[in-house]
Amino acid sequence: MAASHLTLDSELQKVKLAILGAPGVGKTSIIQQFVCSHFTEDYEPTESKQVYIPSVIINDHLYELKIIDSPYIPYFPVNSLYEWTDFRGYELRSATAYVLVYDITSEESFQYIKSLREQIIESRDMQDVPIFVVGNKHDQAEERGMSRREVANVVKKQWKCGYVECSAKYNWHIVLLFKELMKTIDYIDYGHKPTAIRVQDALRRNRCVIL
Ligand SMILES: Nc1nc2c(ncn2[C@@H]2O[C@H](COP(=O)(O)OP(=O)(O)OP(=O)(O)O)[C@@H](O)[C@H]2O)c(=O)[nH]1
Ligand SMILES: [Mg+2]
Repeated sequence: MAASHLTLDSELQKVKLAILGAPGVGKTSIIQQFVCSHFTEDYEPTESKQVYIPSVIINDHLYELKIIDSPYIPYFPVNSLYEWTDFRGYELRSATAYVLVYDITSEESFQYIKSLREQIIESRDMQDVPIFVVGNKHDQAEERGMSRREVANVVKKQWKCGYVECSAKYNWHIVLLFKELMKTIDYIDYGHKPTAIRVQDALRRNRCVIL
């Protein structure tokens, strides 16, 4: 359906997503696969901040995303002074949500997002600010460092964060990851329960028939 035929029940909402992670984990690849269906095997490290501005619709709500592809930051800016003095950390403290990407074949890259997460939650108000963890390079799962269960246990149970594994290379679960993230943000904005929970609620009350 053409976008002009859609009836949207809200104004445009602006959302700033900061994509962070160790060098080479696939941050740029994930964003470019989502925004422009592009992937390259060539590795070009991101030297300066890049911004992508796609629009998405979720639950009939229109969002303009500002996706920040950040160059490597050795630490999260602990206050606005740090944010101003180191251009790499600029704008990161005011993100609507954080996507922390690690490479499932590199335990070191998981340790990096682990400490980054601690720095983020220590240095800003995290009320209604979701953190999503993404394990990229799932196509290389046979070289996996930590088991999926081990990571999911830490991320979902201890950190209470969303967790998605994906492959930017094969465009696998890329849309899913943005969808899950946007569902969470939309829920915070509008208080709608995510669809899966609505269905579960309905099932519990026997009001839903699955054909
Ligand atoms: N096999 C595989 N390779 C990937 C995948 N995603 C990215 N890569 C490769 O990993 C390398 C790094 O990808 P980038 O997207 O540039 O990583 P980055 O996190 O943006 O790196 P920096 O900008 O240096 O922080 C490139 O050679 C990509 O082709 C994936 O899902 N599977
Ligand atoms: Mg990059």
